[in-house]
Amino acid sequence: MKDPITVSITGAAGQIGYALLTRIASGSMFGPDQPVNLRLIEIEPAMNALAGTVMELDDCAFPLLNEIVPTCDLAEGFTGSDWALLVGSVPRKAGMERADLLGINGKIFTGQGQAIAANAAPGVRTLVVGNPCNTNCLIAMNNAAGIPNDQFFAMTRLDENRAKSQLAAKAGVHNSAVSNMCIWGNHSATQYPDFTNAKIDGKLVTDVISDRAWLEGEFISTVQQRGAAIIAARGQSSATSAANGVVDTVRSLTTPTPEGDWTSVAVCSDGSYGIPEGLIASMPIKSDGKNWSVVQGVELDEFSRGKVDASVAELSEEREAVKDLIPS
Ligand code: NAX
Repeated sequence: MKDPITVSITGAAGQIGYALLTRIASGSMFGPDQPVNLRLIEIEPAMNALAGTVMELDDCAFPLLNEIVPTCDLAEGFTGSDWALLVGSVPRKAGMERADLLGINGKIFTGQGQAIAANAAPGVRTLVVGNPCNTNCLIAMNNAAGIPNDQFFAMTRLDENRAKSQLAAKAGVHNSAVSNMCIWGNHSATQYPDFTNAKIDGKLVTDVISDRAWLEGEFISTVQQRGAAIIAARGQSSATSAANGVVDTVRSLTTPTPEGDWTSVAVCSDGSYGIPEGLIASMPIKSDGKNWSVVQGVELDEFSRGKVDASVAELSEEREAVKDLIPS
């Protein structure tokens, strides 16, 4: 048996946590021969609910689940962590401005960044899901002294999967036929699902779907607004698809990307594609199973460039709004 991987999950008693923990413990994330330790982090008022989740995990008797540590102590929660999945955050409430949300959640991510740096394994990789995830990731990364920036990610994989599913439905093909789908920029309503470089069965989407007005209009807005549509229908925000996005992100970063394809994840920009250095922006990424890199040379036509620039401008504004939380 391999040595267990230690995974820390914040917001573990929340609805994404509920859908995510069984996927990790059953082997979906790291494979069928990889044992896992789960460190489940919650705030004090949610510890009772977390105890219920732990009972259910016990009752699954997962062969790969080695140890469960439920805690509201960040140091304990991130001890020895190989992966830190930062899911917990405070939801936006009526009357709350975006800047208020950035400020409230920002403070959570300074403490978590520091605790990761002080307690996790040196190679720890951190994936931020809690919104606003790009800027929360920026804050955690800048407060995790000593942990390299390329070990921080924010999730846009759910958006990628949503975009693939919409394109497949429009073209009347299975979603596995869709490749090279990149979400650019921020995980927000400004995100750009790039249909101009996406492919269906190896052909450009624009050669398969001739309805350009649909691609530029309804397709983009459906992907951007999908979260709101799910809240309207379900009365609660996406959970199982979000948990699936987390599993897919980690698998895509830890297994080789198929030749010629790429995946979407927000990473610390090195200036590629004119995206200001240091912003956590979604772009096309490939992995060799251990290390990742930005796929270079993806053409952005005028339409795409405008969309990418608008989303990146929003990220710059968010960085400005939280600059007090970023040590210089
Ligand atoms: P829930 O409200 O169901 O759960 C959040 C959990 O986080 C709660 O149990 C809460 O007690 C806990 N929490 C709050 N502050 C914490 C802290 N400081 N430390 C540890 N735990 C803390 O939300 P859920 O539906 O699970 O969503 C979690 C986050 O994911 C939200 O911010 C949501 O906006 C975000 N999402 C991000 C997505 C993405 O693609 N990046 C998509 C889905 C989702 O909307």
